[in-house]
Amino acid sequence: MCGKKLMAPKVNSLDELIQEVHAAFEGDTVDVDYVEDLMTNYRSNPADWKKFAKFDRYRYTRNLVDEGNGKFNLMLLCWGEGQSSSVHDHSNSHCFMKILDGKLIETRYDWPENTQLSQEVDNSDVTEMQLKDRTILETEGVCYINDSLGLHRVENPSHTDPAVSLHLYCPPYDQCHMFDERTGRKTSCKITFWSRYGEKCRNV
Ligand code: 2CO
Ligand code: FE2
Repeated sequence: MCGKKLMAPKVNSLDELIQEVHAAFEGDTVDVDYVEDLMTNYRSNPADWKKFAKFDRYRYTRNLVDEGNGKFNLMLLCWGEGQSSSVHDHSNSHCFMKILDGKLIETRYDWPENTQLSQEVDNSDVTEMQLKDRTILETEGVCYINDSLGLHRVENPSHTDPAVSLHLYCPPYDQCHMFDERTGRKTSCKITFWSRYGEKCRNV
């Protein structure tokens, strides 16, 4: 291709976005800029995604939208007023996220020096985690993170409005580590879904 960059096409609906990301992940390499552009080119239309948007009053929810032939998973995250994730990693996955409704704040952290599991850590070995960046993500905004860029926490800062975001993880994200901000200690956690393809999961 003479080093020329591939331009992402226009995307008119969530279904078209899903088709385009399937095509983008057919090969063995991931073109991060191209996937970011695809997500940017999709303009959020609630009619496309409202069947996946399911909220829980106590915590943010993950709602599976597509399993990407085993190459990625695409999910809608629904953030009630004031809901927040823990500080977490992405288990060597690429993470792309686009805000479909409302506003989120992303706070990035450096990896703690001591990344042992909490039960393996000596009590004296405790340091507060270093915050490195804080970004307000507006509706239609897209951001990208992977483990080499650090850890993050995502939250809906609004006390009056919910927020909805679309996340693509490649390879599929099925577990991660959560970090205690005050100590840097980590614990393993499983990625669970509140709904799959619009149907509530039995275990929640
Ligand atoms: N990774 C988080 C989760 O699935 C959401 S923050 O964006 O990656 O809980
Ligand atoms: Fe994340």
